[in-house]
Parts: sequence; C-alpha cells; structure tokens
Amino acid sequence: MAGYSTVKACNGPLSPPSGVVTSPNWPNVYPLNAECIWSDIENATTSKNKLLHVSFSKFNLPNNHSLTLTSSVDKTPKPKVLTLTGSQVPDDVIVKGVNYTLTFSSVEKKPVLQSSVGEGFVLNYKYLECGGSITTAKDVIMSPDYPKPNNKSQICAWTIHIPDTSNNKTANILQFDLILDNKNESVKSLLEIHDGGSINDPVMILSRNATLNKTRLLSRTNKLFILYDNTATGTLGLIFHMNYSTHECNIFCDNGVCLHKDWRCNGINECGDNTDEIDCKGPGPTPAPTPTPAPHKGGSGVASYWVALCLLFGIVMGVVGVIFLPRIYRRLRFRNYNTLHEVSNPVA
Ligand SMILES: [Ca+2]
Repeated sequence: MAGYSTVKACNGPLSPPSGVVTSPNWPNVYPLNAECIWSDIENATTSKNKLLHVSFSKFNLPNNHSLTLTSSVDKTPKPKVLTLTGSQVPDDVIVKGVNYTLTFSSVEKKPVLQSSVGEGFVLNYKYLECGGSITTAKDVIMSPDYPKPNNKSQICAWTIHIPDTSNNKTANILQFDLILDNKNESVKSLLEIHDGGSINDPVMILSRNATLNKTRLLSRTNKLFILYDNTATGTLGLIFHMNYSTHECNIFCDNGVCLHKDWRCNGINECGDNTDEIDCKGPGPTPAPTPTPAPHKGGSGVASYWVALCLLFGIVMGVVGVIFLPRIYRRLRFRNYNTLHEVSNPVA
C-alpha cells in the first residue's frame, strides 16, 4: 500500500524571526511513514531562553499521527514536550525555552488494518521578545518597560487561559479593563486583543494609537490572545496595562459560548450560531413598534370604511325614499282604490 513511501527533504530550520511549516506535500495529502524534523538553528548551549509563538491555520491528523514541539529550558536537562493530534485546530502555543524542535510523524506506531491520512497542517511560528502563557484567574498584563514608554522594536504576545469551573452549569470567562497610559496620538504600536485562544480568533479590540480605553469587557470563552507589535520604526511604543479577573457565566449559546445579556435580540449574531437571535418576541428590537400600530391603523381604517359605506347607503336610501316611495305609495293606493272602486261599483 501507500505506506511504503518515504519522504525526503521534509526537514528544515525554524529560522527567526518567523516562518510557516506545513505537513509534507501540502496542500496534497502527506505520505504515510514520514518523519520530518524542523529545528531551531541556534546552538542550545550558547543561546538564551526565547519565546516562540506557534499558531495553526489548518490542523487535521488522525490519532496515530502527530506533531510534537519540544524545547529545553536553561539548566533543565529534560525537554518540555507538547504533542498535538486530532481534527480540532489547537489553540496557539507560546513557549519559552531554547533548542526548539518540531517533529511530524505519520509512522504507524502499531500495525493497523487500514491506514488513513488526515488533511495535514499549516503552522505559523514567530519568535517573540516578550509575552507568555498565563493561566492564573486574575492578573495584569503590561507593555514592555511599563510604566515607561517602550522604544524598542519588539513583538510580544500573551495567551490567557483561565481554569474551568468545577461544575457543569457555569463557565468561567474573562472580565477585563484595557487602559492606554500614554495619550500621545503619534504612537504607532499595534495592540490587538483576540476573543479566544488564537491569533486567528475574532479581533475584539484593535488599537494603533493611544486614544482608546475599554473597561468592563467580557470575553466569550475562558481564553484571550493579546498581541503587541512595536516594530514600526522611529516611534515610541504604546504604554498599556490590562487588568483581568474571572467572571462566572451561567447562560450559554447552543455552541457553548457564554451568552452575554446584552447580546439577546439586538439583530447581531454574536453567539456565532445565532442562538442569541432566536425566540425574540415581546419588547424586541426597534423595528417591532412600527408594525404594531399598523394593524391598529388598519383596524380603524376598516371601521371608517364601514361608516362611510353606511352613510352612502343611507344617502342612497334617502334619495330612493324621496323619489320613489311617493310614487310607489301612490301606485299602490291607486290600485287599492281601483279595487275598491271595482268592488264598490256593483254595490253602487
Ligand atoms: Ca445578538
């Protein structure tokens, strides 16, 4: 079967500052029995810890195939290992370490009756100057050198992933305030907050200058992704701090996203599956009052129509009465007299 093919030249470097790694033969299916390694070209003994951001735009591997990211941390001989598999696109990963290695394997570990391959993967990686992966329930994220302005060309990224609740009826989401501390509008840093665990999730806030403060915001899930990019040349960076805490959610869209109260029946599909816009009766959105008086007006229109019809009928009947009734009366009367006359004649 196809399982005997081998893949050469699928190894490569993880060169800074950024790059794309795909499964071999992408966008076509990858071969079975392939093993590919991409590694950080720096010498692990001389390089310092650095941050690596990994995100996926495609990911689909059957459970017996996998992608593994390993990294070492200074003074720790055992490398950190993260193994990814399955059909769900993983959240972004931000790791701090040295000597990064990515390994893709479609080698069957156990004999299987019929081997199958998945769609493969498309991975984007970027080395960062600052940031991290945060899992605490409450914290503050700050711009580099806070509260001083940042004048270095830096890219930072953070993932926040707060713990789940212990019960199934509620979920934890993030409540946060974003405060921009320098009011200089010439600042050109880019600050993005994505509503989810990946840079590919929807942008919740995007700021390119220091004119935007946002408070009491709620995320859809228990994850946020924050990107700070100060690589625009010749400008001081944005100074910001972002406080977040854990907020409990107990109403959900059908897809499991927390349904915020102000999402109901506002004409916008915020849930993603439109759950917030179904069963919208009652007070409803602004268009609702307009049709309500319309049938009422229609009703009075029908009433006035009947009044007019009755009046017209009355007038017609009046005319008919005035013109024809005397004639009919006279004719009837005459006939009666005739009859009487006829009857009375013999008597007379
Ligand atoms: Ca809505």
